[in-house]
Parts: sequence; structure tokens; C-alpha cells
Amino acid sequence: MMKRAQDSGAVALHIHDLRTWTEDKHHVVDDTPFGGGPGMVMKPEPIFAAVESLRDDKSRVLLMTPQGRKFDQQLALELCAVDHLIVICGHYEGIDHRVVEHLVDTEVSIGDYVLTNGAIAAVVLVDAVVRLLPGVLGHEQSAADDSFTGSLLEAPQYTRPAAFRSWKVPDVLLSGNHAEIAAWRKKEAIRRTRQNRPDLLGDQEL
Ligand code: JD8
Repeated sequence: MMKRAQDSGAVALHIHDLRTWTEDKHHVVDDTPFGGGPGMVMKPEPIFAAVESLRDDKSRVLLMTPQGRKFDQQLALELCAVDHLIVICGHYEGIDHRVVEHLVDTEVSIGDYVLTNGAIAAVVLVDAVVRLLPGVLGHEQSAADDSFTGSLLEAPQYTRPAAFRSWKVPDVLLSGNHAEIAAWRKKEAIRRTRQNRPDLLGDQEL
């Protein structure tokens, strides 16, 4: 998807090495934490130099961090309307807080689990945002039909064969009755959502 999106001109993706913006012989981007503690912290100077050289007046600067705003489909839709995203991907224990206070527009977390670095999270964010850009998805219907754009999970899907190891595809899907199929899918979508994601159903909790 990313390759096709880039080839079609829908998006340009550039990956930058912060060491490019260091001035010392060994291109050091980290240092020990003030106040003590484990691991290393990313120095502010290379990050400021990088972002200040890359940004323009249409840029929005994101920082991937466990402390960020939880990434969801609503934020993906918000970000796909932005002309230029700069995504800072930290490593080590963390990043000098002056970056957060004076350079970053939005801190983003992809979820409540711990990753080893921000680049893994950035891949998730970029995928979710790029697929929403005009002309990237095969048929425009797909993005609108997604789970989370509405508030229910998707219904189960089946393909041939109609019977596999004695497990049969639900008869209604072979019936050709489109009204009945739509009603079945809605019922299954609600069942699945109640089972796996009751939080999506909100207060009713069914
Ligand atoms: C950026 C470094 C690892 C984080 C010590 C070693 C996002 N949902 C998410 N989970 N984790 C991250 C994330 C983790 C990161 C970095 C994002 C930069 N680490 C650090 C603090 C504790 N480990 C994330 N988005």
C-alpha cells in the first residue's frame, strides 16, 4: 500500500537519520539523564536542528511516546488532512523534555503496551493515515466501511468452498437475498462487538 501510494504521488515518505544533524565527530544523539536513572536520553540539539530544517508553515510535528494522546481512527482522519507530518521517533529511555515543550505539536501513543522504540509505532501511524489519502485505496468505499468509522466491528466473512472440513458457510450468505444478508451482518456485527469490544457499544452495553 505504501509503495503504491508513493508511486502514484499520493504521498512522499522520507526517513531521516538524526545523526545527520550532529556536529561532533562521533555523531552522538544521546546522553545520561540529569538526576540519575537508567539508560540514556535523546539530546535536544539534533532533534531541534532536524525539525527546524525540515518543517514549513504547513507542518505538524508529532512525537511517538507512551505518554501521548491515544492514536485512534479519529486522529488518523485528522492527520490525513494535514499537508506535512513530521514524526519524531525516539529511542533509548526517552527524549529531553524541552523537545516536547517547545518543538512538538502533538504527542501520540499507539496503545497501552510498551515498545522498544518509536519507529515501530510510527509505522503503524503512517499506515493508518496514508490509506485514508484520496486515491490510495482501490475502491473509495473501503475506508468509509471500516470498523471504527462506524461504531461496530465488521461481520464475519467467508469465501469458497461453501463447506470446508464439514464447517459450512451460513446459508443466508448463499441465499442471494440481499436484505436478509444485510440484516444477518448487522446482527453478527453487534454480537461480535458485544463479545470482543463492549466499550464500543457505549452506555447501552446490550
Ligand atoms: C517511543 C523509546 C522505549 C519507552 C522505556 C525502553 C508509542 N504505544 C507505545 N508504546 N511504547 C511506545 C514508545 C516506546 C519508546 C519510544 C514510543 C522511544 N521507547 C522506552 C519508555 C520506557 N522504553 C509507544 N507511540
